[in-house]
Amino acid sequence: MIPLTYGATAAERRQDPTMQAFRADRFGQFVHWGLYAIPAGTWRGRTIEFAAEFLMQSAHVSREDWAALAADFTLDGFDPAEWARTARRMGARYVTVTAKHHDGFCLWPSAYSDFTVAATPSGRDVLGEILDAYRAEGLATHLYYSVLDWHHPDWRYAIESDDDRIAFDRYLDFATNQLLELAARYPQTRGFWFDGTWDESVKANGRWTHEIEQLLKERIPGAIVNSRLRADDRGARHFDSNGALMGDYESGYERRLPAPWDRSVSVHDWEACATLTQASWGFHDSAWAERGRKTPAQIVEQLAQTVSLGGNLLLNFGPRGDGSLAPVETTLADAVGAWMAVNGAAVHDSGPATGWDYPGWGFYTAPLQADAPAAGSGGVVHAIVTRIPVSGILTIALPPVLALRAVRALVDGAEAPFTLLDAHTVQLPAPAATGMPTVLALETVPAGQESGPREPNPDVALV
Ligand code: FHN
Repeated sequence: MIPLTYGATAAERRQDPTMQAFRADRFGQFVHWGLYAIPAGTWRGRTIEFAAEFLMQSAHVSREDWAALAADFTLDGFDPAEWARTARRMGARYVTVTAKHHDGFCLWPSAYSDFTVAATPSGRDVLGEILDAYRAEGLATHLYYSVLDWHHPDWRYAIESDDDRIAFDRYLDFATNQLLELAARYPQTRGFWFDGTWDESVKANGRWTHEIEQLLKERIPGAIVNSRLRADDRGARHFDSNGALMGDYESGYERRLPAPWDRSVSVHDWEACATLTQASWGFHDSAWAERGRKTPAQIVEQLAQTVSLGGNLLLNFGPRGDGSLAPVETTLADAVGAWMAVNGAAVHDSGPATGWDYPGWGFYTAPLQADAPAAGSGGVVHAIVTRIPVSGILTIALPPVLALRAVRALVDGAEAPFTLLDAHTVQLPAPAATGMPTVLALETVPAGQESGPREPNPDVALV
């Protein structure tokens, strides 16, 4: 073991009520909103095919020109209650909002910066209004905070001189002040989502990453912090130099997921984040962004894969410059929500179905309770069918401790007949294609306790 002062702080995953609630939520909404939503990927007539929130950098915009966007942050279409209703209808149980992104613009009137909503025409506490609106809809709230800051004169990418060190120490004091300010202003915040922590300057300050995590947890007991904040004494990120997870959950899966059969990730809590458009988090008004726009079926498939591996999915929305949601995003949210209204039991309060092997045609999830069927006690496992086999036959391999009593489709509760191939393998007709995944509830009992004939059907041969 390498001796570390700023490595992982806990050997086990957290089991307190706040963490259990976060784990059970499984589906969250990410909101990237800031000044970048106004130019929306185009600067002085030139569209840059890169993330909209990077436009200040990618179009080489000066700090002064970028700051001038604040005058156009007029909130003409801003309706946070509508954002929150959309998220709730979609089935999201929490939201993570960009309090400050890389450009340094703050959605709250921070006492430590002059580049905030206070300098916009309305002067309103936009962040506070957003958080209140989501809580009113019953969603938990998390704050995104970029440590990387293109606006602040003391930000450094690397520490190459004493002057850099002195400046960056000042910067870290500024960040500490802002974060404690956020905790004081919005004490109902459930979690902090750190970003912009990959530069050498932050990696050389593992002590700060450790201390700010502890400070925030002192101010908001139970607060949940992502692994992306953390560096250890040697600059290792997410996982310390001994391989232990830092922070409360792993947040390295961005626009990608673990392989569907890779159960190793479920040894700790994790959350993946995903864009709706092609690689832009902020609103990007272009054909480029639209080319990669995901469909509701793709989102649901990602959600199913994530839950089956014990993770949460944080799905990003990028409101427009006037604060309104793009209709294409509300339409998608409603399509996902329609699916969740019927099939949400396979997502919320669910996790991996221990003992059930990856089936190839979709994913298994099981209730998070300690007496899940893997323990051999029987119960319901959900089969989320995302790829209907061309054979038209669904093969289900049961863990040897279990037998299948019934199969029902969540959409209508109809029972599906199945055939026993051998003691633990059943087949049934694959569900009809609907364009969205079908969820089947597999009702299991301990092997040997099922009613009816248990003998394999002699007319059906396993191939
Ligand atoms: O650079 C950011 C990006 O704009 C966005 O905020 C994502 C969300 O996970 N994080 C960074 C890239 O890793």
